[in-house]
This record gives sequence, structure tokens and C-alpha cells, in this order.
Amino acid sequence: MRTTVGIIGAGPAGLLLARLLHNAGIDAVVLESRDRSYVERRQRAGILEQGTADVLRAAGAGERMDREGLRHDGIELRFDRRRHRVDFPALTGGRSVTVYAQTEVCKDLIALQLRDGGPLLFEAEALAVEDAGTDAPRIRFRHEGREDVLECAYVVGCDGFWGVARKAIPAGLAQVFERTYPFGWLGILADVPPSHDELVYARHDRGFALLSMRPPVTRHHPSKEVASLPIESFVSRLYLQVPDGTDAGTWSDEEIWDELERRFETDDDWRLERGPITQKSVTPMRSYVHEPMRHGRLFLAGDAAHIVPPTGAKGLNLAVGDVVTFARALTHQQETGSPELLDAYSATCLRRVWQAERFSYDMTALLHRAPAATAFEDRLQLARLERIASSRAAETDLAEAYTGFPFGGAGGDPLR
Ligand code: RFL
Ligand code: PHB
Repeated sequence: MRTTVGIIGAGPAGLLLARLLHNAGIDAVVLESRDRSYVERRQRAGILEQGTADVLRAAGAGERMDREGLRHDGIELRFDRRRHRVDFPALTGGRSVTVYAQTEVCKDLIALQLRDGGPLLFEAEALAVEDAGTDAPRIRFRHEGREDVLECAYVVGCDGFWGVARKAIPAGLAQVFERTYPFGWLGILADVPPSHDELVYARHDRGFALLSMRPPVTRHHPSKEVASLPIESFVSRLYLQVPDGTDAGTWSDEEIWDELERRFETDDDWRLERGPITQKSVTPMRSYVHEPMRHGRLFLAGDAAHIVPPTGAKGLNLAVGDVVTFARALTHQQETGSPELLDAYSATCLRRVWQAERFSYDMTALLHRAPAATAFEDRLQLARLERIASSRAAETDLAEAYTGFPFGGAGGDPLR
């Protein structure tokens, strides 16, 4: 098999890249090791920066997001039993974020790719990228029990943190920057309307907690008599800081709700609504950057090149930034013959990546309680939160980073 761009991985990075290349008339093949239903069900991110939503729209993949996604104009910081709202549009000249689950973005992009894009092979596991340093890189992969080779002009590794693409970059040419954290997030989905209409990031002496949500899904009643009545079911997404290595199964539903209630408690009459928990899992936290993000004709995008702790809601948005940068660079090369943007790919992406690393680290440090934290550090955390709540400059810094820095498209087009 032969193609112009071989894409490994059908997460948001690989799927959006396939869509952008299709729109630019460049052929691509996507190889995904998992099956379709696994990819469409994997619970992950929920917040799209304004620039990400603009890109999805410009790529023709924003229709359902615009219908079902929720525009959020702020978040709440909660500390010391008090609440402080950060008003995004007022601080950033009108920017906001969209609550729309990563799984829904993936479903939309998969449907578009299968309808009018090039091949997207599920259960096709890339085994290795070969000859990345030459003009004819190849992906060796296994599909339907057989080994095969995809000959490419370019390979983009969108295969996440555990993928194989990164391994094709010689260790001697690479530098890795990494930090692990002594805690993780226990995340739940619960069939109950969210107890607040915006996200709540809570700092508590017992640890961090986050209240988030998924847009309501409209289901039709299973019984025939009421078939015409749609049921709007709201879903809450909540997270608790837990010690590193925690097994989600050791927390009963009641213990989770009790702990959430403690960490969100305020001095006013705010109440946390409880409901049936439908999903429970623990996510480890990590900061990681692999430099460079390119070797010869192999390019890394998304989690394959970098990881941020989820506190800043940046991972998916960084993946989108990378593939927009690659598609722009390749289109430029095809239109003008100049490789300048492809040559600049790694440096261009890394500027944005390090800003997201910084912000995600700062948000994590601001809101989590390290197991060995001293009383002095606790007071500093509160002083930092107090500063954000009382200084427009400090608050603006947070709002700008959270809503995301512009993607830098020319002439108002986020894809150019
Ligand atoms: P993905 O989504 O991991 O997709 C990689 C794909 O590659 C496949 N693959 C292979 N395919 C073929 N051959 C191989 N050898 C392969 N090896 C792997 C995998 O099966 C998979 O389908 O990476 P991508 O596309 O770079 O996307 C990155 C995002 O998924 C990630 O950064 C975000 O989910 C991070 N994240 C958040 N990001 C945000 O922007 N906002 C958020 O609110 C947010 N919240 C979160 C998050 C991540 C979380 N977890 C679970 C890590 C909340 C959580 C809890
Ligand atoms: C989510 O809704 O899953 C979510 C929201 C904000 C974050 C992380 C995760 O910072």
C-alpha cells in the first residue's frame, strides 16, 4: 500500500489531520490499533479552546458541536469555602471555551472520514516506522492477522503516549523533559445534572476536586407510548485528587460522593447533587515533552510528543494545534515547493507546547495538595488564589491561557 501521508492513530490528532489533508486534496491513510467502538467510547477530555472549536468548524466538522456543545464564559475557583468566578470574555476581549466531549469530536471525525475521506483502518497496529530519515519512510503494520507495509512520503505519529512512532527517532538526537506527580485523578461520570452551570476547580486541604459536565444527550424513550418524548439526560463529570497508584475499585460510590462534598463545601447554600455513577477510573498525571517533534520525514503530533497534567484542559487542544501546523506546512510545501514551514514544524509546535506545559504545571501546583506539603506551602497556595481573585492582571493571565492562545491563521482563517 502507498500514500502521501501515513497517519498512525485515530485519536483526535490523527482523525483531524486526516480531515484537514482531505480538505486540502492530499491523500492519507490512517492506521488505528483499536476497534471503532473502543475509540468512540474512550472517556477523556471535555473542554475545547475557542481556537479548537474554530478549527473544527473551518474543517467542516463543527456542526454537531455547534448544536450540542455548551459555550462556557467562565470557571469558578473554590478555596477556603469561598467561590470566585473568572469571567473569560470580560478578561480576554470576548473569548470563551466549549464543553463538548473528546469522544464526540472523534465520533464526528470518524463519520466524516468514512463518508468522504481516505482509508481509515481499525484494528491495524503499527509495529514500526522505518527509514524515517530518508525520502521514503514506511510503516510496518499488522491488519487482519497479516503484516503489511504502508509506503509514505511523510509519516505522522499521532499514536499517543504509548505509541511506536517516537521510538523511530534515534535516542541520541532526542531530549526528553519529564515530571511525574505523586497523585492522580479519580474521574467519574454520573447520571445527574451538574450542580453548577460552569466548571468548578476546588483547592482543599484534603486535595483537589473538579466539577465538570458533558452536554445533555437527547435520547428517545424506549417505550412506544411515549416514543415522541425525548429525554434530556444531563451528565456530570467529576474528579478527585487521589494518591498515585490508587485503584478506582477501592472507592465505593458513597465514599466518592462524600469526599467530593467535603472538598466542594462552601459557606453559602451551594449543594452537590448525587446520582448513579456510570463510570469510574484513575488517570495518572505527568508532564512530558519530547524534542524535537520531527526526524526527517517523521513528524510527531499530540500525546505522542507531549503530555500535560489535565488541570489546564490543554492536551486535546495541543494535539489540534500540532496537526493544524503540519497540514498548513505540507500544503505550503505542495503549493510553493518550499519546505520552510515543514522545517520549522518542531520549533513552531514547541513554542505553544511549552506555554501549555507551563500553564498546566502552574494550575496543578495551584490547586493540588502535595503529600509532603508544609503549612507554609498551604498558605502560599491560598495567597496565590487570593491574588487571582483580587488582581485583574493575575486573573487575566489565567483567563488568556485557559481559553487558549490564537492559532495564528492568516486573514482570519484558522487553517491558513
Ligand atoms: P490519543 O487520543 O491517545 O490517540 C492515540 C491513538 O493512537 C492509537 N495507537 C495506535 N494506532 C496504531 N498503531 C499503534 N501502534 C498505536 N498505538 C496507539 C491509540 O489507540 C489511539 O486511538 O492521542 P491524541 O490524538 O494525541 O489526543 C490527545 C488527547 O487524547 C489527550 O491529550 C487529551 O485527552 C488530554 N485530556 C484533556 N485535554 C484537553 O484538551 N482538555 C481536557 O479537558 C482534557 N481532559 C484529558 C482530560 C485526558 C485525560 N486522560 C484520561 C488522560 C481528562 C482526562 C481524564
Ligand atoms: C473534563 O470535563 O473531562 C475536564 C474538564 C476540565 C479539565 C479536565 C477535564 O481541566
